[in-house]
This record gives sequence, C-alpha cells and structure tokens, in this order.
Amino acid sequence: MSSHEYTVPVPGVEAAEVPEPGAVTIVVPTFNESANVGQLLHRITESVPSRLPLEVVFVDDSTDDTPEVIRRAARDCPFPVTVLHRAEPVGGLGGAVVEGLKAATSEWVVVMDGDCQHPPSLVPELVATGERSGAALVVASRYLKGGSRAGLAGNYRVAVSRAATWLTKSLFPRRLRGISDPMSGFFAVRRGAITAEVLQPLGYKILLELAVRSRPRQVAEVPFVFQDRFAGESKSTAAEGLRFLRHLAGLRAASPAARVIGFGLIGASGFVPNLGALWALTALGTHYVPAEIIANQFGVAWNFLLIEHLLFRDRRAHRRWWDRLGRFALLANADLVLRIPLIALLVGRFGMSAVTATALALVVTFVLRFVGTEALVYLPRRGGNRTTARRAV
Ligand SMILES: Nc1nc2c(ncn2[C@@H]2O[C@H](COP(=O)(O)OP(=O)(O)OP(=O)(O)O)[C@@H](O)[C@H]2O)c(=O)[nH]1
Ligand SMILES: [Mg+2]
Repeated sequence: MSSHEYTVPVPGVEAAEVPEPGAVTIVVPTFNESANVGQLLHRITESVPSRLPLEVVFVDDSTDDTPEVIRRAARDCPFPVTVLHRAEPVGGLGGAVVEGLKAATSEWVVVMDGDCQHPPSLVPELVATGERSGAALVVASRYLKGGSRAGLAGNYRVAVSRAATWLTKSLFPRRLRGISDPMSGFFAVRRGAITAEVLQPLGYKILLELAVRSRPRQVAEVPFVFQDRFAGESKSTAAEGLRFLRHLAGLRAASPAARVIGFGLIGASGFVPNLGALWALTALGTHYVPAEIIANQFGVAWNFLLIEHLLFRDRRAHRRWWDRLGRFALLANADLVLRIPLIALLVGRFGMSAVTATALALVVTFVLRFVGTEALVYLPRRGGNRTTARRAV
C-alpha cells in the first residue's frame, strides 16, 4: 500500500465538493445508530461549518436502516456527507475506522462515535490545537482537568475503563507518554501522519494502534466531557473486551525484547500446572521420573495455548496448528531430556526436593527453549507460501 491511495476521492463525493486543504474529514463508524445519526449531523451543522470547512464520512456496518436515515438527514447539511456501507464488516469497529481514514481527503481527520457521546463542538478546537502546537495527533481526553467520564454508564463501566487505561499505560509507558486517555475514540490526526502499516483493521482501539505502532513525534490533548448516549444501545460487550486484551498482547509482542519477557512470564506461569501435576502424581505414589514426564505435558499444553494466543498470534499462519504443537512439544520434551539428568544430579548429589530441582532446571533451559521456539516453530519460512506448505521435518 502506498500513500497515494489516500488521495483517492471518497466515492459519491463530487470533486468540487471536496474541501480545501486545511479542512477536516469527520469519520464516524456506525453500527445500528439510526436513532442517533440525525441528531449527530444536526449538532455538527450547528457547531462546525462556520469555523472549519468539512466533510463527513460514515463507515457503516448496520443491519438496520442507518444508511437511509443518514442520506435523508444529509440533505439538510451544508457539507458533503458520504456513507460507505460495508457488506462485510471486516475488522469490526477498528476495520471501519481504517476504511474511513483511507477514504478521508482533508488534511485533518477527526474520528468520533455516532451516538453523540463525543461533542462535535470540540472538532474545531482539536484541529486548532494541532495547528497551533504542530502536533500530528490531538486526543480528546476524559482524564484531563476539565474532562470527565460522565457518560460511562454505571460504576462497573467506569472501573473497567479505568483498569483498561491503567493496564494500557503501564504496558506502553514511553509510547503513550503525554496521552492520558489512550482508549479515547475521539481524536484528530493529520492525514500525512497516517502510514499504511499502522492501519491494521484488527486493532479495535485505533488510537492505541496509531499511538503505539507509529506515534507521531508530537501529540497534544484537549479535555472533553464524555456524554450520555443520545439513544440506542451500547455495542461494547465482554467479547469486545477480550478482543481488546488480545490486541494489547499483539501490540506488545511486536517487539523482540517484550517477546522474551512475555515468553518468560508465560513459562513461569507454566510452573503452576507443571508443579501441581507433579505434586499430585508424587502424592499418588508415582516415582518422580515418570511423574516429571507426565507433569511436563501439563506445562507444555498450558504454555502452548498462551504463547499461541498472546505472543505469536500474527505468526501462526505459515504452519498448521498440529505442526506447531508437534514442534513445540518436541522442543519442550527435548528440553526435558536435558533436564532429567540435571534434576537427577540436583536431587541425587545435592539433596534437593524434586520440586525445587525442577524449578531450577526449568529456569536454566528457558533460553534454549525461547530461541528454539522462535526459530523452529514461528519463524516465517523464507520464500514460503501459506498454501504450498512444505511437510514438517
Ligand atoms: N462500523 C462499525 N461501527 C461500530 C461497530 N461497533 C460499534 N460501532 C460504532 O462505534 C461507536 C462506538 O460504539 P459504542 O457502542 O457507542 O461503544 P461505547 O461508546 O464504548 O459504549 P457506550 O458508552 O455504551 O455507548 C458507535 O458509533 C457505534 O455505532 C462495528 O462493528 N462497525
Ligand atoms: Mg458510545
């Protein structure tokens, strides 16, 4: 993908209607927001055009009549309104925002929700702040003085939002410096600052994606009050929360150093099923050598599941799951072959308990296992092709 794609005009917008440079494209993802979009366009009309030339691009995945309602309401708008209805909602909300960013033609793009929780009156201020400070990204923050989360329905949502923000900021302290509200869905970005590789539709929180994968050198923030939904139902679900956690893990695992740490943490968590099974088996009277072998399989299965889903999610496609599992299990058990004599030594010569000796040996073989896993299980094959996979060695 190259940057010239961004200059492709929005389908359905006449060239003469495209705003001049310095103007703004408001991108609004919508999913069944028919009760809100008219009100949103009304509020935009009231507060933006007199201060800033604009166009509005809705990226719609609705199953109701939202596109129709938008088209009707657009007749009263003094600016161009486009609806990109997607027959296939690829990437959900994140994918929709990416489509909108690609379709935008103005110098500035503002992303906002379609349910009136984000006040359009702030749009000119977001852009003006960017122009004034030279920032390429301006975030509307609920956590700055003057901002608030008034519209988050209930203590539960507030707690979840706060925990997610804290977790996100702790995972990316450097990249998110200066961004108090990385979960905000309301922000302005210079179109030139959006690079193709950051536009990964799977990212559900696009701001986080932008800030982490290609953080512009300068960012600014403006406080805002997150209002109540005007009408309709929330689309945020527990499944979306899980998707967010996977997204966080994927972003974090993109750096090799973080992958080593993640691998270590997952390996350490594997102590629990491993030692638990070992304890149970030895308590049942099994000799510690066969008990080690069986208990190790519990740790292997646990580690494999976590590593697959959290660390190498994006690097699984070039081998089938059983191929990966086979290789992973082979590595882990080869490591056990190394470990058994070491454990025998520690138990026999130094009088350690089986549990302590196992813990020590697991740490020693960790590095070997990490290198082997990267190289033999998840390293994309050179010149390899997904569909013509060679047989596993
Ligand atoms: N195109 C598209 N838009 C979506 C999708 N899911 C949600 N949206 C839109 O994204 C915006 C934010 O979704 P909301 O359900 O309001 O999420 P929220 O603001 O975290 O939740 P509430 O506080 O309860 O409103 C809204 O404009 C939705 O219509 C989707 O799959 N596709
Ligand atoms: Mg909302």
